[in-house]
Amino acid sequence: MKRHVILFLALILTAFCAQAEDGSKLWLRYQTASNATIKFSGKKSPTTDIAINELSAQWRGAPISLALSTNKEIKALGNDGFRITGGESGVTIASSSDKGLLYGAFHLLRLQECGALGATIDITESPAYRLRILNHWDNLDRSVERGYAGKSLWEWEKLPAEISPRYREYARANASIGINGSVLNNVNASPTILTPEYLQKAKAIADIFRAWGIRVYLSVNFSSPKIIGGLETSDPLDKNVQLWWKQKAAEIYKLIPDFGGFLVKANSEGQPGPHDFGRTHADGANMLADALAPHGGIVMWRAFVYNPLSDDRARQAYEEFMPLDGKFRNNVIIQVKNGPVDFQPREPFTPLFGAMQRTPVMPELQITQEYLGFSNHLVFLAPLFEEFLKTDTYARGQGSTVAAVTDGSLMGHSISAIAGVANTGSDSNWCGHHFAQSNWYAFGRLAWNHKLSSAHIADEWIRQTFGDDNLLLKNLSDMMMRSREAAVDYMMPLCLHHIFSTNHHYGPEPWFWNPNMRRDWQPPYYHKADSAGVGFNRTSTGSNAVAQYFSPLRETYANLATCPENLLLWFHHLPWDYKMKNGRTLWDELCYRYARGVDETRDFQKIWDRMEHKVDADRFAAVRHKLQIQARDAIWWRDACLLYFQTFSAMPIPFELERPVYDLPRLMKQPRSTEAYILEGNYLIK
Ligand code: GCW
Repeated sequence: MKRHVILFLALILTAFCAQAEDGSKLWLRYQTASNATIKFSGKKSPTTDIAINELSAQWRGAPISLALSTNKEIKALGNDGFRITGGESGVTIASSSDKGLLYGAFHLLRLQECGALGATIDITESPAYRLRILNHWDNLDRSVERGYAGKSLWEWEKLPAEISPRYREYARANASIGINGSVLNNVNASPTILTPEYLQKAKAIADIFRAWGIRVYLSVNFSSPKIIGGLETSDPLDKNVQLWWKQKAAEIYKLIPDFGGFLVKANSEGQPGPHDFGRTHADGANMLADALAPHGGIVMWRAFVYNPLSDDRARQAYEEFMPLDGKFRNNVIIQVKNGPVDFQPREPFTPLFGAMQRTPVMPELQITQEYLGFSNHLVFLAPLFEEFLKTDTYARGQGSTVAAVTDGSLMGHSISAIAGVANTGSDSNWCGHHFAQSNWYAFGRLAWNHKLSSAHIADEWIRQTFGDDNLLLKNLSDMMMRSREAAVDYMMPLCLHHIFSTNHHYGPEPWFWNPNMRRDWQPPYYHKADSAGVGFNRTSTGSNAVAQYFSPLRETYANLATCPENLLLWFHHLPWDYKMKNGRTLWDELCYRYARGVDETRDFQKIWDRMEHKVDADRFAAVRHKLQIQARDAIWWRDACLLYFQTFSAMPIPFELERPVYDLPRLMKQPRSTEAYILEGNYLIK
């Protein structure tokens, strides 16, 4: 009888646990509730209350004292930094601010969940970047540009009256990895965001985020004074325009006293900007900076600008912004995408990093997988982020990594920041693919500490998200760590780039050319395949974009003997029979790499299937389905690209490799699918 009761309870428990595994808890799946002793003396705040609650509910170790400290060493760690010391008899978390205590609390809990606590603890942490920000490309109608996880999290239509519980969960998840800012709306900004009605909605969100240490920022449309202010112009040198922005800033700060500032996409892809009035980016940014300065706000001005008439899109951000270096107010920071074209599976870094020295520059990374298989493909992005941050720019000699030239340490700027384009949405698992959560996680962890390795981040994330079984850890980590290179191989090996389907950027369409469209939005502009060869010549005999890099990088990239092969076709146009270092022809190497990418996706399927008994049923099935789509897409990429490029190379696919399964003419007739349809995974011709 007793045994039946136990069995019954066990069944209920299992059912409960299984149901809970929909991914909604992200990496915060703390299993054991506890009743820890937490002491706190000092001035309480909503933030210290949260730190106390989190620890009391989850901490399973010795009693903790949280200490707001004015000690010199602790103060030197900055507002967000903290120190944790202690051992079996007690642990102290000390920080000079309540936010630092919250970060300390989450750090300690993470160590506990990762089984990384020793008998004694002595940890000092302070973040690499002062501002660690998510950019949401969320529109006010709740669609999300390049979003693949449902609708926007922000229920604009219900705000400010109704507050979704997800705002708090989102803030908690961010705080747990140190993210301290959110730009709520799309950089392709609707002027409506600055109307009193929408500012009330933004305020409601900011009010929830505040206690979690997260500031709200807004993307603004440069024509707002004209469109919603009724002015005749939005010219940044016009007195009335300047006054309008000053009043708008004051209005915002009245509602949101800790408002972070503005993010601006100007004179890019059809957005309005200072050029419309014959003014420079500096004129535009400085006008906004002056409006925000009295309130402590900043302007993040994007360098993502390119003109359809240029012969090389990759050169343009540098050409346009370098002459303006030093001309910006000190509360302006230039936000630059990691690569010079656009968030490709692999790109060299944008040469503005390191080159702009008198103006702070912040990296913009893309967490959402616009060019990496949406939320259908498993691609762990930490290796991409890490590769970028650790690349040496040589701006001030050896050791001037992208991280060092942007985190304030080398250039000495007081603002330092990093942004990631978010991959969150209304899906129950937040990111569409369960493994896409790891990219949000990785961004936060690297923004806090860019010295962390991708493997370490993967390990932390798996332990917290799936558990600490050894075999599971080994297999999942293996798959995650190989996944970015796999995607490069099956999509764009050797640094081919932008050969995606125009508009939605999902599948391959290297052949697409419409003479009536912008050339720089179409694949042949980038791959330049012809019977002589393939690749973009960016050396001195071509666009000479290579000259924008510091020595010795420019020579390294320009010289075929030293150019890393994984960047080869970014910098060089090479004959199909060009000899690679391993002795293969370029054509054969492309074939082998595409084949390797396909093989990897099949391997991922096998790895995952072996883990079935170690993962809950729901998440297992969801990921299995996505891996199947990914393997199918990899074949599609391989066949489309190789069969198309073969029309130029006229060389056979090496006979030991698998033959194409699709025909080029049919692939070229593939109807252009919508993003929603693609996400269902059923778009490919049968
Ligand atoms: O890569 C392009 C995207 C656009 C995006 C733009 C940008 C928000 O395809 O969707 O617009 O970059 O970063 O501004």
